[in-house]
Amino acid sequence: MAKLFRAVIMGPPGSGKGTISERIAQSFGLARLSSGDFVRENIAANTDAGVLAKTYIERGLLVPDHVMTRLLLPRLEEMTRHSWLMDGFPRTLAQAKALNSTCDLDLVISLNIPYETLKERLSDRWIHPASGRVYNMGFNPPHVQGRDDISGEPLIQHDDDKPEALVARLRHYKDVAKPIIDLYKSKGILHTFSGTETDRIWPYINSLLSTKIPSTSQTDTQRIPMP
Ligand code: G5P
Ligand code: MG
Repeated sequence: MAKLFRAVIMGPPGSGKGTISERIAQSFGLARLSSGDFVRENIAANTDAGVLAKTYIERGLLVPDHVMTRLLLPRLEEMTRHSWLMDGFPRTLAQAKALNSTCDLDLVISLNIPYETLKERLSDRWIHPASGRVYNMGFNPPHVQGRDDISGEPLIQHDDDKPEALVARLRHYKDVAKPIIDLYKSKGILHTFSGTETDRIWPYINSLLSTKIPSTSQTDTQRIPMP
């Protein structure tokens, strides 16, 4: 069996983690897991973790480490036969250490996007809650305004994309991410990509991953459902 590949994509809110992970999942057949999607699914299902998480997300704060690790690590431990890409976890040094005790990462992608670009993008972002599909009114608008392309259902804006929550999220990211970035740098697995446009960054990520994992057909792609 081919060696399994474990990767993480990090970056501030709106940096393109979701957009780029979808492309990676499609091009390389990795299972994509998104910590934000797990949290939102738990909120929608009204689980204990979801009810607690909502009180933090509404204020633009990170969900506490013990809640995140309890939600995500068991899911990763089950994925013994899949190569995967984790979007949005770890977010703190404590989470990175917890992940480290569960598995060895092969690669970490860090997105470095200017603050002004992030603010513009997020205020224009709309989501299809059932599928997690993300639209941007300038970059990738839906075919019909306010409607998901596939299901035709209404699009919504996240509570945490509203202005007050957004400023707090961006400010907080840098402080909290620095020790994680230093940790992965010291392990020699960190790759940082800087720029203002995803379409310009993507070819560099694509060619890096082409040297690490074989390409696969789009039909191998899978989205991991809620546990
Ligand atoms: P999330 O859901 O992980 P964030 O805050 O990390 O949320 P977000 O907002 O999902 O990050 P992203 O995935 O980095 O952003 O970016 P994206 O969605 O792909 O792109 C942003 C927008 O820009 C989209 O509309 C996209 O179409 C557009 N876009 C992309 N590229 C371009 C471009 O080149 N040009 C233009 N014009 N537009 C572009 O986490 C949510 C919350 O959950 C909690 C936290 O409270 C968090 O705030 N949480 C955690 N808490 C603790 N620990 C964890 N590990 C947690 N994980 C989640
Ligand atoms: Mg995202």
